[in-house]
Amino acid sequence: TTDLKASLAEKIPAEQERLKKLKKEHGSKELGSCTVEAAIGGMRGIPAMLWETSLLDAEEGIRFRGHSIPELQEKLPKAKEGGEPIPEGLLWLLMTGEVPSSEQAASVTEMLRQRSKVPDHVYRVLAAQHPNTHPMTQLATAVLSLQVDSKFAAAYRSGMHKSKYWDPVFEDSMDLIAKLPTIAAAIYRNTYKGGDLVEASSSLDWGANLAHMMGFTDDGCLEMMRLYQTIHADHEGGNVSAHATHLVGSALSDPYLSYAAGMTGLAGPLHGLANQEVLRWLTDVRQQVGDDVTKEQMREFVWATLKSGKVVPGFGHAVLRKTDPRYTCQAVFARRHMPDYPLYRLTAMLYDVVPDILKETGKVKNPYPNVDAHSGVLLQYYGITEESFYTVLFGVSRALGVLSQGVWSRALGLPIERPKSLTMAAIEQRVAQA
Ligand code: FAM
Repeated sequence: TTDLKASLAEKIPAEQERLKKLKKEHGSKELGSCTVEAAIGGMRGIPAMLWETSLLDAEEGIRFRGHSIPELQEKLPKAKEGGEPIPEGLLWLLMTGEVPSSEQAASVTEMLRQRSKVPDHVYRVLAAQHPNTHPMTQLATAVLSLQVDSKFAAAYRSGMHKSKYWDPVFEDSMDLIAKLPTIAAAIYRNTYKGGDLVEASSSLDWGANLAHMMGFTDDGCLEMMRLYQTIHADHEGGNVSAHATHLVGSALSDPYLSYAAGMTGLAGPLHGLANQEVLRWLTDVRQQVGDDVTKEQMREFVWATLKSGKVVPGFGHAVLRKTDPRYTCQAVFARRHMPDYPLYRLTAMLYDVVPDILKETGKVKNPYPNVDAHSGVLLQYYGITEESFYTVLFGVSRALGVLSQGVWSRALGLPIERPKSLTMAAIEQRVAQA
């Protein structure tokens, strides 16, 4: 079938049975423990959450429904021979667990195109914002202004049976994913280009249309955006944007409310905003030492950043302990499309210099680059130079993962999340007895 919803509906009963069996036969078994260090150190590594769409291995990086990024670049349908995967193909995979055919991916492109019209009041809400409002704040505001149309909220109010919740959650998720490129492009054009909007192209796919509506038509830029939207889509469930979306959705807040929560988390400098911070940091380097910086000068600059108590943006990760494959695939794209670009060469030099310095601090658990160390370079090359917009592009992509999982969380009947908190006094009491 080329009907995503029908293909998804077919898979739900077996997965519901699988979860029931897991709970019945193994419900009381331990997955891992929670130490004092974990409870006060950000719950690092605590296996306490179900997330189906992707799994992150510390050594290997992300697998989307079991497939690595290189495997997806090979297997997923592309817009052009030898090109990058189109994100719609990844959406089919995340939703159904199956790699789609070109026809199935194309059916998602058309289904999203039918749902892409953004209501006028959203443009009015965006126009009413203070001109200095950060693009990520504008994105969350625009998404919340769409919530009035939530089919799940209406179905819940009308007393829908809980076994059917996944259906209006799917509808809201598709409606929202369909509108995000148009909303993001409107934010870009309003914030940086005096507000003259660019119409969607009826012949472009979802990811390419995002670049097109921002005003970028270079074929290389369209290909870069397809790759960008594919690799940022999901990164298992514990990162702040995924976890926030999952937690808020568990209270049966609809996809608009839960995704907006995820986006306010993604706006954090230690999470999605890092791609903006990387470019600001690189611009600093270039201003201070020029493009033909030597490795020695670069090392001094990195140490200065650390000594001023700041982090080196784009490096490190809470789970990964190796170079992020999302960094590697961008470096391969850059070698292919922009081998002599100064910013690319600067980023490549950082890769040579920064890890040894972070290792030398003795405290950084992952000294290698993550996805954000490279993404701004690709965007700058094609003329998308406004780094304060970068996290919006990350957020559009992340919707594919967190909203797909949101449909499955409701289909599997996952309950409201409510971990136990403790006071220091309560912890002191517990450890005194241990
Ligand atoms: N530069 C300087 N110090 C760093 C560092 C970096 N890139 N990464 C980690 N550290 C420090 C960290 O601040 C902590 O220091 P203190 O004990 O003084 O607080 C110490 O090393 C141990 O931290 P960790 O266990 O290695 O990392 P965490 O799991 O606490 O944090 C990150 C993970 C991603 C928040 C951290 O690596 C970081 O701040 N990186 C820079 C910001 C960044 O690139 N974020 C984007 C991450 C990306 F995956 C995404 O979400 N888009």
